[in-house]
Amino acid sequence: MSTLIADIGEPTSVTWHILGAGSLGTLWATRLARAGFSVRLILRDRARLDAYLTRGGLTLSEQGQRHTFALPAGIIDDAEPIERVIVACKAYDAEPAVAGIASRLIPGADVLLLQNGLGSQEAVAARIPHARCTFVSSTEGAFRDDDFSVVFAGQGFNWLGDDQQGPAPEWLAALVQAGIAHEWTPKILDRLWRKLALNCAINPLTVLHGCRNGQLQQHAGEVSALCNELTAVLRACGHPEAAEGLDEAVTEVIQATAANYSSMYQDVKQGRRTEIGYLLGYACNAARQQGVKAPGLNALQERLIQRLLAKGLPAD
Ligand code: NAD
Ligand code: KPL
Repeated sequence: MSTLIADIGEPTSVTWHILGAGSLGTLWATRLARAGFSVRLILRDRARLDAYLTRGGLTLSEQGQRHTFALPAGIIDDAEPIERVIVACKAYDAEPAVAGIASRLIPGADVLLLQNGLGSQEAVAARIPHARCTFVSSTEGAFRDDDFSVVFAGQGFNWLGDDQQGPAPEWLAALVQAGIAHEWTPKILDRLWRKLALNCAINPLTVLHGCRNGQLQQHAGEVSALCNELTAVLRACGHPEAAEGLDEAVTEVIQATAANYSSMYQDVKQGRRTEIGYLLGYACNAARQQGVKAPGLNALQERLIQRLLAKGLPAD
C-alpha cells in the first residue's frame, strides 16, 4: 500500500471547516479536499495540532489504497471567522465543541451535524441561533486504525435536512463533486428517529449478550418486544413513518450485518464512552414524556447502565 502526500489545489470556495478529525470527520475532510475544495481542520488544542503536524496530514485508507492529505489545521481558540463547519464529534462532545467556536461563526453560518442519535443536534442548535444547522444521518462506516488515520470500511448514504423545512442549500453541489452519496430530505427527523430505533433494538443487546449482530437471531423475541415499544414511542413522538415495518427492518439489518459487531459493542470492548444517552436514553425519556409504557426499553437501559458502570464507563 502506498502513502502519498496529496497535493491539494488552491482554495476556490468557502472553506469547509472540520470540527472533530476522527473517523467521519476524516472521511468527509479527505473526500472534499480530494475534489479540490478548501478544507481546514479545527483541532482541540495546541497539543493535538502538534501531534497532527508531526503526522503530516490525515490518512484515508480506501480499497487498499492509503493517501495522506496535508490539510491545513488550526485550533478551537483561533480567531478566524467560520462560514461553514462540519461537526464530526461524538454526540456527547458536540455541544461543548461547538460552544468553543460559537463566537467565530458568522451570522447565517452553515453547521452540519453528523451525530448519531437525537438530542445533541437540538442542544447545539440552541447554542448557535445565529447559524443554520443541517442534520445528517449517515450509514457510512469508518474507523480509526491509528491517530489521524482512518479506514473507509462501509459504503453507505447520507441523509441531510433541517427542522425548518428549509430549501436545499447550494453547497450540496460540493458533495456531488466529492462523491459523497447523499440526498436532501424534508424528513430528516424521521430518518434520525428510524436509525435511533434500529440502534436501540440492536446495539444494547449486542453489548449485554456479548455477541455479533447476527447472534441476535437467537434472541428474536427480545428484539421483537423492543421493536413494539419503539414503534409506539416513534408514533407518539409524531414520527409514524419512521415506525413503519420497524420489526422487519431490524430483522433485515441483523441479517445483513450478521458478521459485524455493533458500534456500541466496539465502543465498550475498547473501553470508550458510548452514545447511550443519545440513543436508548433519548428513547426512554421520550417514552416517559409522551406517557408511553416502555418497560422493556427501561429495563434494557438499566441493564446497560449497570454493565457500563461495572466496566468503569460513563452511563450517560
Ligand atoms: P470519533 O471518535 O472517531 O471522532 C470524533 C473526533 O472528535 C475525535 O477525533 C475527537 O478527538 C474529536 N473531538 C471531540 N471533542 C472535540 C473538541 N472539543 N474539539 C475538537 N475535536 C474534538 O467519532 P466518529 O466515529 O467519527 O463519530 C462521530 C459521530 O458520527 C458519532 O455521533 C457517531 O455515532 C456518528 N457516526 C459514525 C460513523 C462511523 O462509521 N464512524 C457512522 C455513522 C455515524
Ligand atoms: O448502525 C449500526 C451500529 O452498529 O451502530 C447497526 C449496524 C445498524 C446496528 O445497529
